[in-house]
Formats: sequence, structure tokens, C-alpha cells
Amino acid sequence: MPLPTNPLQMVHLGPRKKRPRQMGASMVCPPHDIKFQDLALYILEKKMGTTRRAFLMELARRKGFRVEDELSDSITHIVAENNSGSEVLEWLQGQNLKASSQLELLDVSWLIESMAAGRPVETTGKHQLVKRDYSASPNPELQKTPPLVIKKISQYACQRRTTLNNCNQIFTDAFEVLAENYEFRENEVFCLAFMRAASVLKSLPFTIISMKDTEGIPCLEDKVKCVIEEIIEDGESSEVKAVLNDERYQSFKLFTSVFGVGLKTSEKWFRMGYRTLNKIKLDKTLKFTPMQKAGFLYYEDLVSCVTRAEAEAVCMLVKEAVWAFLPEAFVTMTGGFRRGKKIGHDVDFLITSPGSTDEDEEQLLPKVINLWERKRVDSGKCSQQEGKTWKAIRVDLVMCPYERRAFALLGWTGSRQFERDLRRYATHERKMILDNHALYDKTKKIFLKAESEEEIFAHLGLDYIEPWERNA
Ligand code: DCP
Ligand code: MG
Repeated sequence: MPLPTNPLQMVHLGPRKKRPRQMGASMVCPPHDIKFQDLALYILEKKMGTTRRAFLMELARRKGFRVEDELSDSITHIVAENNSGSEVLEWLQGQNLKASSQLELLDVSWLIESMAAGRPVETTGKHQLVKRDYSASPNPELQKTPPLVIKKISQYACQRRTTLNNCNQIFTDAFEVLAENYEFRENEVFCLAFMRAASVLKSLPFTIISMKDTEGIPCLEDKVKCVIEEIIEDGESSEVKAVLNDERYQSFKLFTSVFGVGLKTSEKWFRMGYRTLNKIKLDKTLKFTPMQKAGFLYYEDLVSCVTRAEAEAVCMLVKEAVWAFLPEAFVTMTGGFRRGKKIGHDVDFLITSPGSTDEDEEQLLPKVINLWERKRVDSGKCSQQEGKTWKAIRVDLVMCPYERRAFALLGWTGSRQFERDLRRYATHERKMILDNHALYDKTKKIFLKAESEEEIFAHLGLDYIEPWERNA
């Protein structure tokens, strides 16, 4: 017996009685008890139609939901059908609503599930037409301003807020494969085009479901749009498929996964006919750098990602070692972990100490490394791989003068695309030069001082972007 696929079909509506048409909605639909006081629903008629809307409204009311006829600031949930996130946002923009931390923009699937469950089900990413990162934001100020209105999207990542909640991963994953392949082929122009496209899509509050949704989005060149179109139509890109099966791409991917191996070495090994790491390791005629030797020795450890728990453990070790030499030093985790990532390929740290001399700064890192080296020898961990109880983890240590800590912090927090666009923005929009050490105003011919990242953004005339919104 076929089961009804739509839970609505299971709901018995009862006999349809003709009621006299009179004033007041309550005459048409008798009042129902409201079971869920915290919610106020509004069902969008656009693309749904009057009849289906009226049907859903009546049904929801019978189930104890508060459903309003009119849109107002008290609405907590807007339910739409056959509308994309971008369409609902566009419609909402014309509605003159106050920003509300409550407002959810949901697909009708949420309402249908809720009615089947007899209570409002939890709203998840699959129901949300527009993402609400802000509710997950640790900053309570931001929770008050959900993305009710889409501002014109900037071509610069430093003018966009990009959290780790990516609604367009199907596209951005594809772009990243293509960008990487162009990087392996040293085609910088196309590589950058796909990286920029991936970056801009990561900042969108909605999923792209038709080409119309791409209108007005910067950094989407024709080549990029073709890939989007193909993914919308076929669910995958033939170009990406071809790249993933390409021998050169696969080899470069494998070779560069070894710490210390870049494009030049990969190219050489590929030309020599190598396709596996084992054969390379056994070739006695090849000379490896100390980094590559470590890369091969700890290969399994280094390709497995670093977890946050591991990063925290490393942080303790770094602090302990640094404080042995500079007890006043500040040690801050930067890179992806500072942006809220759960895993990373390494752990990045910025070290700075008030009142440290040039000599202190020069000597700290060699001293720390020396200390760890001695510890390692003492514990006999250098060659002992069998039954090992430790894991090799890449750690990036950066030491900077105390006055430059804000620039170093901003520069080492990333993402790479965010940093690239910060510098590009400074150069092209402000006639300033920004790097990990300083900010120079070419018009005034002065270096601009800063004690915090906020001050650097202010010098550049940019709204402050929190670290977790820099995942461009
Ligand atoms: N960075 C930089 N110049 C470099 C290397 C890095 O400015 N030559 C900056 C930008 C990066 C940050 O430092 O975002 C950290 O570099 P990582 O390569 O460690 O990148 P992430 O930490 O962002 O990512 P992952 O999780 O892969 O470590
Ligand atoms: Mg990192």
C-alpha cells in the first residue's frame, strides 16, 4: 500500500461547510487555542498562491500555532514555498520591518514537519532559507541584527562577513578544486578568479538555487558562472570531475601533501615519472631538504588534521616554553583556530612581550626550539615510532615587537583571501600599504599606529570584522 509521502495528506480536514461570508476573519475560521505562545507565523503568499496559503494557515491554527494574517514586527517565523533565500530577502526588503533577533525565514518543509509532529520542530539548516549565523555568534550585539537586508555585496572580502556556516559548499568545493588545479598549472589569473568566487559565495546568507540568484554578486566571471550553471542543472561539474581524475592534479595533490614540498619539487618529481610517495622515498639520488625529511618521517601524523583539543594542548606547551624565557609574554593562537575552525593543518601562534629588546625577540624562537629539542632527546622520542604515544603537529611561531602586535595579529589570523583583500583594499581604495608589520599612508607619508585590530580597521575606514567572520 503506498504511503502518503506528504504528511499533510494524513491530516483530515473534516467536511467542508459553506459558511456565510461575513465580516471578520474569526467568522470564517473559528478561533483555535494557541498552544505555542512564543511563535508567531506568517505564511508568504508569493509563489504559494492564495488557496494553498489559506489551507496551510487554517491547518496550522488548528494545530495550535499562532498564524497572523498580516506581516508585523511581532512575527517570529516567515514560511515560504518555492522561494529561494534570495527571493525571500528581496521581498522582505520591501516590507519595512524592524530587525529582530527572532525572525526565521523558513521553507514550508519546516511547517509540514511541525504539523506532523504536532509541535514546532527545531529549525535547522535544511529548513532555513536564510542562515542565521548571528544566533551562534558569541557577540550578543550581533545577535540583534540578523541579515534582514542584503547590502550590496562588496568585491573585497574585508567588507564581507564570512562565517564558517557556508550555504554554498557544493559550489565552493568545486571552485576550490579548480583553483588548486590552476595553481598547480601556474595559471594565476584563473586560480584567483575561482578563489575569489569561492570566497564571495561563502559570505552569502542563502543558497544559490538558480542563476537568477547570482545577479548582483561580484567576482563571478563567465567561466565561474558556467560551473555554477552546470552544478545547478546536473548536480556536479564535468570540469571538476575531469580535474579530480587528472593524473597531474592527483600527483601534485599527493606530493604537496608532504611538508616542505611545493610546486617546484612536485613538478620535478612528476616529470621524473613519479606517481607515488613510496618510490620517491626509496630514490637514493634525490636530495631532500630538512623540512621534506621531517615531512616524510611524520607523514601520517601531519596529513591527519589537528583538532581543537590538540591545538589547546599545544598552546599549553608553547606558553610554558615561552614563559621560561619571557615571563611577561602574550601568547595568542592565530590562524584558522582563532577564526573558530574546529580543525587545522597546523597551529599558529603570535608571541609578543611588552618591554622586550630586539635581542630578546631574536633569541626567543631559537631558545624555545632548543628547549623542545632537549626535551625530545631526553624522552627518547626522536626515532621511537613503534607503539608511540605522541603525535607530530606543525606549529607556526611568530614573534613580533610589542608595538606591532595588532598588525601581526591581523596579518596572521587570515584567512589568506581575507588578508589578500585587506591589502588590495588598502592599496586601491585608501592609497595605503598594509602588511603584517605596519600600515603606511602614502598620501600623508606617515606610518599609522594601532594598539588593536579595531584601530587598524578604523584607519582603513572599514567596519570591524570579527575573527570568526574572516573565513573568506
Ligand atoms: N599567513 C601569511 N603569510 C604566510 C602564511 C600565512 O600572512 N606566508 C597568514 C594567513 C593565514 C594565517 O597566516 O590565514 C595562518 O596560515 P595557515 O597557512 O596556517 O592558514 P590557516 O591557519 O588559515 O588554515 P589551516 O587551518 O589550514 O592552518
Ligand atoms: Mg593554521
